[in-house]
This record gives sequence, C-alpha cells and structure tokens, in this order.
Amino acid sequence: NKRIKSLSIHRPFIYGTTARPFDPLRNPKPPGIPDDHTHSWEVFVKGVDDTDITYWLRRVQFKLHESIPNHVRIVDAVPGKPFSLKETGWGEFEITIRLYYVSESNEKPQTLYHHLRLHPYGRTEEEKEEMKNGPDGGVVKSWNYDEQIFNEPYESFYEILTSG
Ligand code: SLL
Repeated sequence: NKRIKSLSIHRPFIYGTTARPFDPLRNPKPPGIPDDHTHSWEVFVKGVDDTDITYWLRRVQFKLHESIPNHVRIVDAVPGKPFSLKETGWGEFEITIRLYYVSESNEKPQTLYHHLRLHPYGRTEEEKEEMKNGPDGGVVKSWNYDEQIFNEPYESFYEILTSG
C-alpha cells in the first residue's frame, strides 16, 4: 500500500449552523427547556446537497460552550446522513469541530472553528422583524462551503475515494 505521489484529491463538504427562534406557532418550545433559552439550533458537517461523505469521514467531535451540559459531543457516521447535533440555548459562541477520517486514509484529525450565529446581523430592527415574520420564521443559517484535500493518498484509500 503506497502513496500515490503528486496526486491530490478534493472532496467538497459543508459545515455550519442553522438557528431558529422559539415561536409559539412555528417553533414552539418543547417542555422542559429552560426559560432563558431563546433558540433551537443545529450544527452539522455534511455533503453538498446531502450527498454521502461517510466513506471518507468517520466521526465528528463538536465542542460546545462549557455552559452546556456534556459540552463535548461525538457523532459517529451513519451512512448517507449528515453529522449533526441539535441543541437549544440563548447565546452565540465558537464551536470547535474536529474531523476524524476513515482509518484507510491514515490522516490525522483536523480542527475547524465555527461561530454559532443566532441573530441576523447587518440589518435594521425593521428588517429583523420582517425576517421573523417572513416565510422562514427568522431562521439564521451560517453555512460554509469547504473542500477537503487529500494529498498523495494511499492506493487503498484512493480506491475508496474514487469508487464511491
Ligand atoms: C455570551 N460568550 O455571553 C457567550 C456565551 C453561551 C451560550 C454564550 C447555554 C445553553 C444551556 C447557552 O446558550 N450558552 O445552558 O444549555 O453570549
């Protein structure tokens, strides 16, 4: 099993957050959620158009704000599904996302940072109010498109990457 020299292979993916304010009609607060929580949100790593990425990514660790119970969360691959975590809260913070690759890759884990965004910024109060009452109910998406680069992949890993 040798490395293929002078080859690099790219796989696109998306990571980020989607947040939604609690609202009695469109996003009712489930029972048991603390009074000070204002939003539900999700952090994820996934393929473009939800294509499968579990043939190269086996695990994602999300490190949340320390105020959140069990703030270090592990999400293992489920074929065809995004790596995703749902939470509720009141504040924005930086999420540390650690990517663990399939063992055939021989790649070390890699770290990404993402700011959880709950509030739309760069808008007037009027525009914010409009968004809240608009068709998407004040959803704030902060998504990043990225590309995973595998340099000089092992032959066996190259097989996996190209047969998927
Ligand atoms: C801030 N620096 O002060 C940030 C910290 C922390 C947000 C935000 C807690 C949720 C829970 C939560 O939303 N923390 O208790 O489960 O804005």
